[in-house]
Amino acid sequence: MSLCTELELHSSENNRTLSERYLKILLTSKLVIMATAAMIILSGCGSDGEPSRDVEASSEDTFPSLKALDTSWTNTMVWIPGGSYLRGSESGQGDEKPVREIKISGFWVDATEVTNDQFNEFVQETGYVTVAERRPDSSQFPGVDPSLLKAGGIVFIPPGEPVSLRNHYAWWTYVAGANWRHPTGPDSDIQGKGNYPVVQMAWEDAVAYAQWAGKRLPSEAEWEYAARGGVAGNEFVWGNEVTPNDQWHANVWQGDFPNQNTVADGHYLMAPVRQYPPNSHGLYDMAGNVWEWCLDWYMPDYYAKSPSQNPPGPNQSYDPNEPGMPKKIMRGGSYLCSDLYCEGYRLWWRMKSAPDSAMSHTGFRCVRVGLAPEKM
Ligand SMILES: [Ca+2]
Ligand SMILES: [Cu+2]
Repeated sequence: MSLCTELELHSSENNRTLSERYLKILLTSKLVIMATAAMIILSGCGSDGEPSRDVEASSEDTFPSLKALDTSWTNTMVWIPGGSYLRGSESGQGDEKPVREIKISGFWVDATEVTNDQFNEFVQETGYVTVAERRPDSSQFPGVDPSLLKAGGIVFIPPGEPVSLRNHYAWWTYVAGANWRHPTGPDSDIQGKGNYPVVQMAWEDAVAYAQWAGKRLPSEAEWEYAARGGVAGNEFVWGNEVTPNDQWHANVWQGDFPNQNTVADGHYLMAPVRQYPPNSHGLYDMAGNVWEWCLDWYMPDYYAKSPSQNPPGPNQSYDPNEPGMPKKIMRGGSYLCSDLYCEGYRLWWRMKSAPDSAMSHTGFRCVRVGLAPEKM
């Protein structure tokens, strides 16, 4: 049986997920609000009625301005030429089948996960406040003791004693004051970590950053296409062996999770970006380091039903393990993916999470639709 040590066990025997860890009342109410917000964002129209950045960008495409001719954004992005690939794996979980040929139009993608420095630039310019920094409004939670309504995020804390790997509540804790500036709680900070991936990102935060940057999140199909690097049939970004020449090519967890990490890959928890070889497109950390939000809602049967060209993701979400909780896709695995128990860093591995979950191992990267370099 394969287990995932991240959000949930990938096992039909265990349908409990991380969200049980939350204050239940708080989460249930919050989720309805978040799902509504997500739909507004997807519709491309902010609640204040102002045109979104996307609209501005498309008008620039039609009437090129000096601003549109600024190509400095290409310095941190890589052009992925359009083409097709075989999505999924016949050896994967049920929702990772059937393997199908998927056609994708060319797009630009960030070479690395969005870093603390990059996210800070966005916050400095806009004053954006992330989901994990927002204190839940007590008027939205009648009957809940206001002292329980604290802004925070979910943090990996090794339990320090042997625990069942089926009980992931043993290593995840909701910590008041945890957010992107304090990834593991109020006592932590990001001093000197400007080139680390930003974490404690809810899906909405990632979308807000992307819109500000004139980008968007990748669809799940785009993400896997980019990760595969134009190479067919591989298990991993770097090939088919986990550790070719005994070398780790991704930041994951080695040893007796969750208490003991041999750090064979050089990093106990998160690593700065660009510490391992990139894939053949020049993309770093497409496996491991932090989970990356995608645009798509999660549906277990989407691979069977999706269009074969630029699949946009389903228009609703259903997780049989947790009915009633809409979830967004995330991909790539994280520094907590154990080499013994989790396969989250395989190319085809699918993961999903509640969009308002800010966690100490969850970040993102962006894509941008635009002209190929030779046409710019
Ligand atoms: Ca590691
Ligand atoms: Cu994992």
